[in-house]
Amino acid sequence: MSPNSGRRPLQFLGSENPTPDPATALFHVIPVPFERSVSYGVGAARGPGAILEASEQLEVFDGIDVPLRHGIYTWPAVDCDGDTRTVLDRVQSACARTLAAAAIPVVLGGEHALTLAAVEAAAAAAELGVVQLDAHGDLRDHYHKDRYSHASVMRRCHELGVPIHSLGVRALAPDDREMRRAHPDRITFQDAVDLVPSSVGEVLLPAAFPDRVYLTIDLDGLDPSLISATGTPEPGGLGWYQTLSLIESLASRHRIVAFDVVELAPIDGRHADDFCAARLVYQVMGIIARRSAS
Ligand SMILES: [Mn+2]
Repeated sequence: MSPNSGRRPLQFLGSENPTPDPATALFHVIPVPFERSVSYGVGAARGPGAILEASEQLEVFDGIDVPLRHGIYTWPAVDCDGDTRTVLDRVQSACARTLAAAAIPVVLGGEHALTLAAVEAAAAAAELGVVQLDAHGDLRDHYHKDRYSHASVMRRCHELGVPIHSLGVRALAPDDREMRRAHPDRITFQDAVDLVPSSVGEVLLPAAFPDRVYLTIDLDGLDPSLISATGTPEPGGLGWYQTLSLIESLASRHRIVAFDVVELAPIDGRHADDFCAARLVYQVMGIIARRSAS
């Protein structure tokens, strides 16, 4: 059930965007308050609502332009009742509908497991690569016997046949290391230790990496000084400007066809985290909108 059932669904930047038109909007926000397998902190089901509420406080000018003028439409939250695969199927059809309308799905989580469904939708249309910003590899075969766990989501994406490039990882399970060693062409990475101390802002993808990219942003990839309201915060993450530089660099050479921002588990009273997540969503929209216009 939607966190705001009974009321008009919240719109991203609704204060400035009272009557968005899904037919003309470049961005379709799809809230997915899904929480099933989170292992440590809880509350990811409240993430999408917190991001939408915080988005009311955004300035429409992102520093360069006004991404809002490309249109942002927010769908009612995906129903997250039922077993995991049922929920994933709903997410997949919501993303497929958006892609079929030549719009860009912006999926708000919720836990990272939902990314599989959005990647399935994006990979169905044409060749796709996944760029993952995350503290963790998420390459385990299963976690607590759950193959749809947030800790297995990149493994499931790999099994779809899409190459994965991860950014900012700094906590690896033995499964993660083994998968990297076994598939050096399909699972590439620039870990936090390679990026953060030397302030690298450039994404280095293999030459054969597909032009169409799905970008998944697990907020624990950012440093906890920016966002600590995640299930499993890890020290030593990406800074704000570095994160934006990396995404800018990615968008300069590849086409981001969809993205998600997942794993916000809001902490009452810590509105800075919610706002940071909303701001990141809007900045990524701006980066994509400038590229699609050029
Ligand atoms: Mn993750």
